Amino acid sequence: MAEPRISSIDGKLAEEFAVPSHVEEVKEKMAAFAARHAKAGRRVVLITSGGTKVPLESRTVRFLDNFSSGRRGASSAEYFIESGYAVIFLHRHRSLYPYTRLFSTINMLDALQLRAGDGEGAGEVLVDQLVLPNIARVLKRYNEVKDGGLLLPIEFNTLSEYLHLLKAAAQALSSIGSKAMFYLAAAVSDFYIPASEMPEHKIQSSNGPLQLSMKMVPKILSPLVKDWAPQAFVTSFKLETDPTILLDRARRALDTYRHQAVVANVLDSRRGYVVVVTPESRDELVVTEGDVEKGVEIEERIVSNLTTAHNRFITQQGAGRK
Ligand code: PAZ
Repeated sequence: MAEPRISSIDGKLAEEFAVPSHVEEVKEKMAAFAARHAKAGRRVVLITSGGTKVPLESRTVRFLDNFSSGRRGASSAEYFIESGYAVIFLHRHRSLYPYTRLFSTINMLDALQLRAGDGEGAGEVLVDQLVLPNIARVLKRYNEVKDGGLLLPIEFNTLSEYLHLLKAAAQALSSIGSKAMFYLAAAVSDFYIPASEMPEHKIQSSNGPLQLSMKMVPKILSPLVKDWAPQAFVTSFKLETDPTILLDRARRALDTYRHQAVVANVLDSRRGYVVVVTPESRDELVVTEGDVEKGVEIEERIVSNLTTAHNRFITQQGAGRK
């Protein structure tokens, strides 16, 4: 049997990014999840969501963060489930989470009322439906999804955890081939300090102004597409603050990594406008203020666009094998 290819990125990952102790256990869980759902005729999407954290000290007091609330990933997870997918949700600890995200701006204690009990008891707690509108509907759907085992949440905090867990996910999903989709919405740092160059203790301000030298994070999309999950449908995201360079960067990413789609967005307009770029097409997706008032979210349109493209991809892969 041919030996699996070891890319230079594999070597770098092992040497310079601390391997999380639970990575093998998580990989087995993801592989079992994917196999179970594929057997039941379901597709599986791996969503990454939230920003990575890059420590500046090994006993970390300070770190470099990437901006992302996790809303895109969390809401997309719900729409993928409604489209018949099972979801592995690789997300930053405490970033927005499917279903609970709908109540993230509410103070839980303001939503509860205490009905005094008799005697010593603490009494009964009631939910104020005016403060938590739709809670019964959302809770019902959340429980159905949980009981159906349709959502597998996996957490990361640091860039190292993210990279190793994403690699494990890609390898775990490779067994279901083109039924797997990657939806890489997390905001991932481009820079890091290798473990060997990181100070152990808190950097002291008494040593004067801080000068940092950071290395470039290896481009993990390359081995993911080529080596780890070569048959999967892969969507990356491109975030810019300058709209004039957005499409060029998105096309460049497609040319470089040869994956299936890039969702391009600008920081300030990301809730109302994105462009889905593929080698053959360019779809502008828009959500107007009127749509928002009706409760329409742009993630519903992104997911609809990509699930249609995934259908086509699976059909083409099947035809290619005949
Ligand atoms: O998480 P969020 O809803 O606040 O933002 C989503 C996003 C802008 C992080 C995502 O759409 C995205 O573009 N992710 C890739 C970021 C990047 O290019 O690094």
